Amino acid sequence: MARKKIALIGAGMIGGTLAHLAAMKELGDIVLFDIAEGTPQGKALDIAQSGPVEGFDADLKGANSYEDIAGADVCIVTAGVPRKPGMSRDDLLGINLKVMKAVGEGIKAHAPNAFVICITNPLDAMVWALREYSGLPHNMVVGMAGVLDSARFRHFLADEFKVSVEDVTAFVLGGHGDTMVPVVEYSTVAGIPLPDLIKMGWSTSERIEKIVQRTRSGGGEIVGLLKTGSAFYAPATSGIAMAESYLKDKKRLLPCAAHLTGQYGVDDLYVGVPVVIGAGGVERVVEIDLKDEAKANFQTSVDAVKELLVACKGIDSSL
Ligand code: TXD
Repeated sequence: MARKKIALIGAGMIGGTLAHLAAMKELGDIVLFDIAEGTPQGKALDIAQSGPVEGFDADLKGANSYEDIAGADVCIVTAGVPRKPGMSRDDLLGINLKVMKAVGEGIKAHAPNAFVICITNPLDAMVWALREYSGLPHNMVVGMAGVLDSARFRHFLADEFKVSVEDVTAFVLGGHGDTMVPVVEYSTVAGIPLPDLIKMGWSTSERIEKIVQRTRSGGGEIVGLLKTGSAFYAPATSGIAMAESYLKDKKRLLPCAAHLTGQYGVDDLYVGVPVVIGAGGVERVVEIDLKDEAKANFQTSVDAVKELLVACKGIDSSL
């Protein structure tokens, strides 16, 4: 059986890490696409040269033309510009909407059957715009944010409880940003819900609330430390987990920005919810019973995403 083909659209910090992870896991042949000339070609060649040492077989190619993504099974989109100091939200929206339009048209023309994972920020708006511009089925376009936010929450919880990260599960729903919703009742250590662990004296509500807040500002904490750029190892690892679930039909239940058609009382919007990802793309949207505070926070998230989309439609009336 021929190898799968993975197109990475954006060969920056996350794109390069995506390529390295996909090659190490032998998920398929890889095309690194970017408008910057040289960067995709240089990173592809460098990762290819690590193959003999690591022992992975994967063809890696750098590209500046959308023809080279032809027939991709998966496209992971990180193309765009990160928000710079002094740049307004609408400035960022304006620039990255234009990028999503070019990327969407490129995918529509050359990889219309791909499963598309959007990572570009502001994520909840960019994944919706990318779907609109590409015209792909809604279940084949999804946004990566919840897997990263949940991973941050899980890391802090494992550290708090001094247990293996393998046994910590967590749900972070809603938008990618201050309005994200870590769902404490559905987060567990080996199936023991957090509220029970607090009763068992493993931690306190105050300490868990501090971890929730640190998760919410997880991206900003790393930006503050790095000074230039934003997180890229955990975002890339999260995107690869979603791609792997599609490519191997693993049917993982993951928190992703998915298109809702009435679930959670939301229609025609992309929001972070639990979904099952398999060979059919987003195969199921899972509706969990949100308790009062989580329900209110989720609605705040939905309202924030709606406001972003109004701004997008104001910038590009074709949306
Ligand atoms: O959880 C999440 N979704 C977030 C997403 C987590 C971390 C980072 N988040 C966002 O991902 C970040 O704010 C950016 O919007 C993207 C990519 O982050 P990265 O750190 O990889 O940004 P880089 O290193 O600036 O890479 C962006 C690349 C760069 O090489 C540009 O030349 C390229 O995008 N670029 C384009 N490629 C193709 N087509 C167009 N038009 C284009 N414009 C820029």
